[in-house]
Amino acid sequence: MPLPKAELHLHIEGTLEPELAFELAERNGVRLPYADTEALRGAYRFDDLRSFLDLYYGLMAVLRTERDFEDLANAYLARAAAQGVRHAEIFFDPQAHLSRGVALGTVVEGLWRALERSEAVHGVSTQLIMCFLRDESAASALETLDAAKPYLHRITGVGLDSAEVGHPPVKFREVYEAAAALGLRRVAHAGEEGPPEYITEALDVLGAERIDHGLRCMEDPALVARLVRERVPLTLCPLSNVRLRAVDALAEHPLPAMLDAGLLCTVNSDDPAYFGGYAGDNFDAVRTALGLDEDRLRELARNSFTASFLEHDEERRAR
Ligand code: ES4
Ligand code: ZN
Repeated sequence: MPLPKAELHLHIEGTLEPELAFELAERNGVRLPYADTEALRGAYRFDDLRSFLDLYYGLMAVLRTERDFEDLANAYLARAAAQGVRHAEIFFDPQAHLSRGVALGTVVEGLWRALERSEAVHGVSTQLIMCFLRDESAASALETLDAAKPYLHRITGVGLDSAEVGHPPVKFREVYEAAAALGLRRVAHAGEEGPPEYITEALDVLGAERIDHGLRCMEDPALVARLVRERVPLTLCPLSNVRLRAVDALAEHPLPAMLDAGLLCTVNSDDPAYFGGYAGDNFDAVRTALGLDEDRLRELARNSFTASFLEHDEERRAR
């Protein structure tokens, strides 16, 4: 039996497996620039975040209807459940769909059709986190937040993703202030490719309650001390870090050093269809490559619930 765990860093668009991509392409009459699923998998050769994102946004062309988003989420939830995920806080990228003419309502209501039945069907509780694309303007993020107002009863929080370098958190100060005023929880990607200063800024300027990735905090001992002292959760994604070359090899991943430093680390899958595995696969990979013992793995699973946005009673039930 896989360890019960919560997944806190998962882009739903990053769960689009090649087989489903071709099925949806056919259903929607969308032509993909790949002969078949093998050719598509063969295109998954990334050097960095940018080269990955170009392919990732391109493949989203097949997602058009509520049913597409429902099927996408159901496929993810079934795989996650099989790997011990009991709770998932799911990112989605509204701007990546709005810019293609897919309405926010189509995305949210489509995902919701799967999410509202997830506890009964998959045994997985869920929350939705709407992410802003940091390489788009702050004005576009504000418009997106405005467009989300009819759907806020379905949305727990906001996040910040896409190409990090050159797009510091401070760019989104007003958007996060507005999100907080609406009662939304706040997270942000920081310190994946960007410098440790972006982590500090995400905390101080955006009020981020969790840092997605946060890997590069290890370059700044004072920042590590602060993250430990303030119990700021980090949602690490080891297989993603290898595929996007944030680390040279899994065996060199700083996760053990981060745990030793007392950081509240969690292990997550990021974009599992692209990076070689779901949450359980990431747990298995770090156990094998980094020699983590059972106590460490249990600590990581426990951390995932501690770092979640579940209320205490919900958390106890999910564990
Ligand atoms: C992402 Cl790995 C990663 N980093 C930043 N933004 C993203 N969106 C999807 N995957
Ligand atoms: Zn991510």
